[in-house]
Amino acid sequence: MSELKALIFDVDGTLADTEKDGHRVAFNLAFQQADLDWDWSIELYGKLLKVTGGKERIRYYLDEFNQAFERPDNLDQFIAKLHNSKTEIYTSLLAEGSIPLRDGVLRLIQEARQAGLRLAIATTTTPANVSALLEHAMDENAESWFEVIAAGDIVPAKKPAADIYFYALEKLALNADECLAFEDSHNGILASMGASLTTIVTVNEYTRDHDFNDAAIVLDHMGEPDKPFKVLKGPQTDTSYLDLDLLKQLHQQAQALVEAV
Ligand code: XBP
Ligand code: MG
Repeated sequence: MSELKALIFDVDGTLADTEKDGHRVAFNLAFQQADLDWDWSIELYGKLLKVTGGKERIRYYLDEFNQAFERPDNLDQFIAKLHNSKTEIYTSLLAEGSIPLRDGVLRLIQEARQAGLRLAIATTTTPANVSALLEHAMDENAESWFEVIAAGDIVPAKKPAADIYFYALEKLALNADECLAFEDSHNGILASMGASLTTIVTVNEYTRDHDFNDAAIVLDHMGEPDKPFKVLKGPQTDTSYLDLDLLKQLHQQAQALVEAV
């Protein structure tokens, strides 16, 4: 049986609830700055999240929800520029400290570091967004805690493709059965499971009803000693927050299942 050596975290929705009050707000401000009358409501944004990647999401919006928009000759360039200004706005929002980490995230990461587990990130979002979130919501030096930060356009195919996880595993020089992945969405778990990673899911408002059949466990959040998590699917446990003991247990259970097949 392989030993657990590394944890690989998704960012948006998993480390912090960034979509509704972060990315969505930044997209809308970027549209205003560009004199576009587009407005992504909370509800519409939920539909747009079907597509990962901000540039890809803008294109999807035009294709499916705003066909009347007269497209400029160079649509790729237009979208890239709009997305650049969205990234600037989003990273400024993070610098203001407006988005905190989700419950249990910092505690678990600190426990993992103390135990010598290696840490990595596998996300669709732009690298600058990851740096800003880690610095402003986690710790001034948090970027250095992660050995690999796999983000954005570093791979051509974004989640649900498994490419970003394959990339992170290659950089860590580890096999999938030596790691655990943390995700919050259906697209996310398709990507992590596509790379054969045992995956722990913490849902959020947008992803509560997603299909997480393949998850090792589905929780409402990672939990704190004084704020217990709810197990939404998977093994019931005596613990009320996600700690290293529970991670190791889930890791072993997943391997035992594979070996039994
Ligand atoms: C979430 C995404 C990203 C963000 C927006 O990624 O799909 O596109 O919504 O960020 P994950 P960008 O859950 O994998 O962290 O605009 O920089 O793409
Ligand atoms: Mg996510």
